[in-house]
Amino acid sequence: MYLCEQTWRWFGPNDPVSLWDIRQAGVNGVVTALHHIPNGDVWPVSEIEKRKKELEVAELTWSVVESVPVHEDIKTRRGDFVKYIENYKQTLINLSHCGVKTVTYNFMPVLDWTRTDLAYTLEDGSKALRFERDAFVAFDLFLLNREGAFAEYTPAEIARAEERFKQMSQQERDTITKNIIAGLPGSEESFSIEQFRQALNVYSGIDAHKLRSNLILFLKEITPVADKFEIKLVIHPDDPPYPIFGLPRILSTAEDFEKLLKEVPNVSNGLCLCTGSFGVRSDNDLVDIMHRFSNRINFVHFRSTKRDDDGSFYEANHLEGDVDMYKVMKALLEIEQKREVSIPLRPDHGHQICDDLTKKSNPGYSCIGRLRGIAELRGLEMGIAKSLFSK
Ligand code: CS2
Ligand code: MN
Repeated sequence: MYLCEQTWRWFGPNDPVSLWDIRQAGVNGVVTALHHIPNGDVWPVSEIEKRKKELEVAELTWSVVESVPVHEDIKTRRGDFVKYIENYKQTLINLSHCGVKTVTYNFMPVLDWTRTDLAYTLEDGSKALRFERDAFVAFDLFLLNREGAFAEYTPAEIARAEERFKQMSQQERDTITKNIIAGLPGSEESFSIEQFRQALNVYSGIDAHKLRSNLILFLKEITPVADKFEIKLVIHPDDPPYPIFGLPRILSTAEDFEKLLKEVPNVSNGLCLCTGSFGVRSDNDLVDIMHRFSNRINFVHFRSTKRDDDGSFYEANHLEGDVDMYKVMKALLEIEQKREVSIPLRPDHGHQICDDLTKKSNPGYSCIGRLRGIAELRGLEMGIAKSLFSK
């Protein structure tokens, strides 16, 4: 019987969650990255080995890289993109030499994942991450003052955002600005308002079609190397899965990934199925995505979100919200039996609960909240697997 490889994201030696915490969560595989290496530089073998040794102290192994970040020059195909693609290939080769063979990346312009509220209090007193549409639009229109932004919203949205903006204290305005542009955990970029405006301007001539073709050109260069060195590349979907700040989005639906596969059928071209990101769109059928790309899913992030009618959502408990975790887990287990592999799974974010509420942790990456998540997922998995597949 094939079960998932349970993993946990660790941000390196500065992560307030220790490697022993991870061991005690009942996990053996770690998902990590060399965040100290500047975006675009080659990851040297010595540094990769050093990280592996750090993990070994707690008898943990480096299962998945999340992420080798893709430099903005590669996404825009400007500036030093040729050099950065060569560096990317070398990093993949170095990782392969060290036996680290699953590599996550994303192709979201400028920002990685985006939330407006990092401490949204739920009824039971726990805190969750939230994307509130009105607050987001208020930021875009009245704090960022982005050129052309008014034309992208309906009069009703503008009116709601205006009202929302009026209610915000200065402190709330500062916090939302920081939440959106100062970089959430894992994103390698952080901006001031002025730098952010400039970064957006770089995309003025780049629509979704152009961005997609830049991704395809990038993949056509790196997948032959990945194939040869047995690296599994897994692209992480857009979060949230629709355009924001007028920027193009190209990995928000199953069709988006289908387009990549059509152009780049190489075996290394895979998907990180993040149920939290895809699940924000009600037109994404997660079970269908799971089966449709069964041979391409080489890493999964399990997380649930609860949508409002207006495009807002908050991160729900792992077994609640809009994601039917039972069905998704069942589909994943079926794929694993068919392919005869264990696919790495991690709880993608958790709430702040119990002692998390008084401790400092990276937003979304609390210890006890994620422990609750992985424990629930592990129980769900065992229940399904034993009832369906044990002989
Ligand atoms: C992660 C992303 O925390 C998260 O939501 O899923 O930061 C993810 O690591 C990147 O987008 C993958 O490149
Ligand atoms: Mn994710």
